[in-house]
Amino acid sequence: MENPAHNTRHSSSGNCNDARHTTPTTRNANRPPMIIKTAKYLISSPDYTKCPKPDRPEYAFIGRSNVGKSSLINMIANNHKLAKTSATPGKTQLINHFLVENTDGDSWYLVDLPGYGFAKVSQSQRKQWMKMIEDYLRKRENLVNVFVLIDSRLSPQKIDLEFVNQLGEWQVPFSLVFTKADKETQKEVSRNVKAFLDTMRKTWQFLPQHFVTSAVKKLGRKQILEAISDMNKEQSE
Ligand SMILES: Nc1nc2c(ncn2[C@@H]2O[C@H](COP(=O)(O)OP(=O)(O)O)[C@@H](O)[C@H]2O)c(=O)[nH]1
Ligand SMILES: [Mg+2]
Repeated sequence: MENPAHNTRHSSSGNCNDARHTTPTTRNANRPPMIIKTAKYLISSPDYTKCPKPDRPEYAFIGRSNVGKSSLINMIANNHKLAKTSATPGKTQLINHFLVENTDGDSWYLVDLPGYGFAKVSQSQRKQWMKMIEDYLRKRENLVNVFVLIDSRLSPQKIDLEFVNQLGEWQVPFSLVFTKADKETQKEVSRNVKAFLDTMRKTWQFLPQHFVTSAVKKLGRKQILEAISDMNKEQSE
């Protein structure tokens, strides 16, 4: 099924995404790596209107419950206690803001979004989640990029593909993060990553940037920080 929206996500068609990151980044090898000085929890908001003032670049993390989102956020921030890894899944439907400050003085928001695909939530909770997420993703003006987490042990899942296609329709820029890479052989991980991208290729003209991570082995941290650093740089230009 061809979806024309997927082929136009790089155009600036007068919607609220115009100011966002829309072009592929080029690595600046001469720039020193971004080093995080502090990362702290700020606030949990029930909807985008209650979020902190949109005065710095923002990066949101989302995925199915249990995909390893809290573990990834903790790995990125280098703080194993920052995002709770033990929170009851599906319960918190809040937008969680963390403020990250780099050693060079720059700062950005890291956002932990409630996960999707948890079986034990009611239809009305699911609807409420969708509305909150859609409003946040489409209206949060300082949102630069969404990192969509996908379990690297699994073949392409309908729920993840539907979510990234939805992001495409909303023209929200995103990257893919394949988590828990230490739990499978490298061959199996590569196969699952390739299968996901191949499935996307059927309807997408451009494929998003992707990362392979392991919170246990601290794999992929440097690459994600580099991407955030590049996007921060673009925002300030
Ligand atoms: N082996 C391994 N386990 C992980 C990794 N990331 C998360 N986990 C485990 O997966 C479970 C869910 O992780 P969590 O970060 O709470 O997932 P969330 O629900 O998406 O926030 C926990 O038991 C984690 O210890 C990883 O990279 N490797
Ligand atoms: Mg979590």
